[in-house]
Amino acid sequence: DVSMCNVLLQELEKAGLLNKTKIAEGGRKLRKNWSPSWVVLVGNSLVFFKDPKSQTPSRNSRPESSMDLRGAQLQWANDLSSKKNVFKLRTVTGNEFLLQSETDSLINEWFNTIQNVIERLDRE
Ligand code: I3S
Repeated sequence: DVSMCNVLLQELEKAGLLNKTKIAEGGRKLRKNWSPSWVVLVGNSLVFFKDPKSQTPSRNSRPESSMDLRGAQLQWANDLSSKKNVFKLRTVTGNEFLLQSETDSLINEWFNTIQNVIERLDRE
């Protein structure tokens, strides 16, 4: 529907492919499982989709998961992985994700954009 599309277009801040692994759920540590994820920053949330390349073409494009950025903590976390360019996001509910890209400029853009959203939400 057109109005929903307009809302999404207005609030869509960024989208792209990053490597992702969840490392904690509600404060409980999880085993790493890196995989490419299509990451969309819309409104106050990061929404994760399966890598479109690893999927059979389908009109069903429900997100795999999402996280609310309100109150979230963002920090570089190169100590948590042998990969380069890794940052960690922690939600208020204790879910933790690592996001990574081989491309320095790309990961820096994501870090700065997410940080701006978190700071904006902190001021509200
Ligand atoms: O922090 P870890 O345990 O060294 O993370 C590595 C493991 O998750 C590994 O899988 P196994 O649990 O099957 O060994 C992954 O393949 C690696 O990618 C993880 O380390 P990096 O350094 O890539 O985040």
